[in-house]
Amino acid sequence: MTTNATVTKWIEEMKALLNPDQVVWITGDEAQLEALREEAVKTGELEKLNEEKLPGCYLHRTRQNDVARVEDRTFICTSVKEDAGPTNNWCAPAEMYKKLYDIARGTYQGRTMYIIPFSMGPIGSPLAKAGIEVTDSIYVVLNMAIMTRVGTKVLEVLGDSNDWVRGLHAKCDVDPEKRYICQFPEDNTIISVNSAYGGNVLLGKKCFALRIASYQGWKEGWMAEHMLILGIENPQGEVKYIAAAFPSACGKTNLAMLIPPEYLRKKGYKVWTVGDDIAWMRIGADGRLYAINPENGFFGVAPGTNEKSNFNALASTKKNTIFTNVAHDLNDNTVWWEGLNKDLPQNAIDWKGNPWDPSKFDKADKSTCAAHPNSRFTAPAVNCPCISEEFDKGAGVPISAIVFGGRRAKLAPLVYQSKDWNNGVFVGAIMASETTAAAAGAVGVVRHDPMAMLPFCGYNMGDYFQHWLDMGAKLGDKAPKIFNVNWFRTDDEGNFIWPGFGDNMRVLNWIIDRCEGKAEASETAIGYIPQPEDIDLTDLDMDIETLKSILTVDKQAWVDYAADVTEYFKKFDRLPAELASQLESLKANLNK
Ligand code: OXD
Ligand code: MN
Repeated sequence: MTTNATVTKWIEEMKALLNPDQVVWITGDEAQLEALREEAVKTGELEKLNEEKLPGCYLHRTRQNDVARVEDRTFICTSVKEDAGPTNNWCAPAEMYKKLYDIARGTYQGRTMYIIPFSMGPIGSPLAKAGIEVTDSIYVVLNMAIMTRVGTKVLEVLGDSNDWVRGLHAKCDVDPEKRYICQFPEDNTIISVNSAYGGNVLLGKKCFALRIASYQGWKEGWMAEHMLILGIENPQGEVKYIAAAFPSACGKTNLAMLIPPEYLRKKGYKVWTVGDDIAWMRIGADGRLYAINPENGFFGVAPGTNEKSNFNALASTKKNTIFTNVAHDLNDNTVWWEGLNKDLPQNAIDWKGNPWDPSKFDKADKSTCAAHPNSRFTAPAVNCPCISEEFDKGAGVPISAIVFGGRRAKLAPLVYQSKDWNNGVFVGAIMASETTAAAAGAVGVVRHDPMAMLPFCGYNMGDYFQHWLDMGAKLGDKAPKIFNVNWFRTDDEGNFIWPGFGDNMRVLNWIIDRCEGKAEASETAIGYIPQPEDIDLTDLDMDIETLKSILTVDKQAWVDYAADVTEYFKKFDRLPAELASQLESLKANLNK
C-alpha cells in the first residue's frame, strides 16, 4: 500500500506486538467496506436494519460496561509531568508504553488487523492531517469510514512524510479494569485498549482531532477546538460563520443544524452546517481566522433527536448510518430512542439486548430507557440537508464570532459579549457546565470546563490559555468577537425559560449584528448584554419581562462565582498573568 518507511516500520512493529492472523489494509473502496458489513452481520457485531426505511443502516450494541468516554482512564503521557498539566491524568511515556504493550501483546491472535489510513480534513487540504489506525474491530473500521476520509488516497498524499499520527486500538477483553485511552503528544501516538465505544476507539475524533491536534496546534501556531462551525446566510446571500464550543451533549449538533424560525426563513435567512463537534482553525493569508471541520460525519447523541429538535440530524441518519446502543424496533426492523416520538415501541429490544417493556418506562428513571442516554448515530455529513458547500473544500471558512456556552440552570445570562479578545479568553476559561451522560460518572453536577476542552486538551491548560492569548495578539483587529451563551436557564419549577433549538437563531442574529457593529448593547460587570428589544421575539410566546429576567446579571451570584473561580484558578501552575488580572477586574467591576 505504501513505501513510506516510517509507516512500514510502525506497521511491522504493530504486527510483531499484536500477532494478528491476517492483515487487511482499508483501501476506501465501497466493495471492501460492503464485504466487511456482511461479515459483521454474520458474526452478530452488526444487525442490518430495514433496507427500505433505513437503507444501508446498521445497529450495534456495545458491552454494558463500555458506553461512554472514560475520563478517569484517559492519560496524556508527556516526558515532563507539568506539560500534561493539572487537568489531565499523566503517566511517564516509557511506563505507559510498557503497560499498554503488555496489555495488547498477542491480543490480535485469531483476529484480523485492519489498517486504516485516514485524513482529518479533506484529503490534500493544507489544513488536513493524516493518521493511521490499526484495530481488530470491524465496527471501528466502518465508523472510521463514516467519520473520516479513509483509504489509499490518504497514503498517496502523505508520500514519504513522517507527519502522521499513529493510532493503536485493541479491543482485548473489553475489560474496564484494564481500559486505557492514552495520548503521547510528543510522539504523535495514541493507544486505546479494552474499549469498543466510539469516543474511546474512533481515534481520529477526540484522541487525534482534539488531544493530539491541540498539542500540534500549540507547537505549530494554530488551534484545535471542541467547536461546531455554522454559517448564517442573510437575505442578501452573505454568509457569516460562527464557531461555538459547548461541553459534550449540550446541543452542539442541534445548534450546528438549526432551522431558523419561520419569520426569519420567510425573510430569506438560512443556516449552513460546516461541523458539529470539532474545529481546526488557522490564520489565513488575509490575517483572519479560518476553520475547517476535520471530520466527515456526525457521531451524534440519539436520545432527544427528533423532527422538531433537529430535523436535519434526523434526516442525516436515514441512510448509511450506524446506530449504537439505541433500541431495536422489531415491528419494522428500525430503531427507536427516547424523544424520537411519542409512540413507544411495543415490540422492541433495548440497548442491553433484552425485550423492552414499554409499560415500565418511567421518564425520570434512566434505567427503564430503551436506548442508552449516550446512544449514538454515526451518520455521513453528506446526508445532512443543510451541509455547507464549504464543508468539503478544505480552504476553511472565515470566523466572525466565537461562542462559548454551557448548561447552567442559573447564573450565566442568555448571551453576553466579552469586552475584547483577552476578556473573551477569560470568559472561555471560566466556563462551567452541568455534566452529561457523554462521559462516565455523575450527571448534572456543575464542573469547570474551560473552553469545553477539559477532557480534550492534550497539554497543560495554562499553556493552552496562553496559546489563546497569543493567537489573539497575532490576529489583532481581525480577531473574531467572543461571546457566551446559556440556553439552559430554568425557572423555579425547573422548566427551561428560553425555548432553545431554532429560536437560538434570534440570539445568533444579535451576535452577528454585534460583529458588524449594527446592534446596541449595555455594558455590565461581566461584558456587553443585549438591550432586550434587540433580541427579536416575533412569533414567540415570551414577553419582554421574561426575556429581561434571563438577560440580567445577578451581581451576588457572580460575586460568589468569582470566588469559586479564584479557587479553581489556584490549581493552574501556569496560569497566564493576564487571566489572573482579568479575574481581578471582574471582581472590581462587581464591586462598583
Ligand atoms: C462527543 C463528546 O462524542 O463530546 O462529541 O463526547
Ligand atoms: Mn464532542
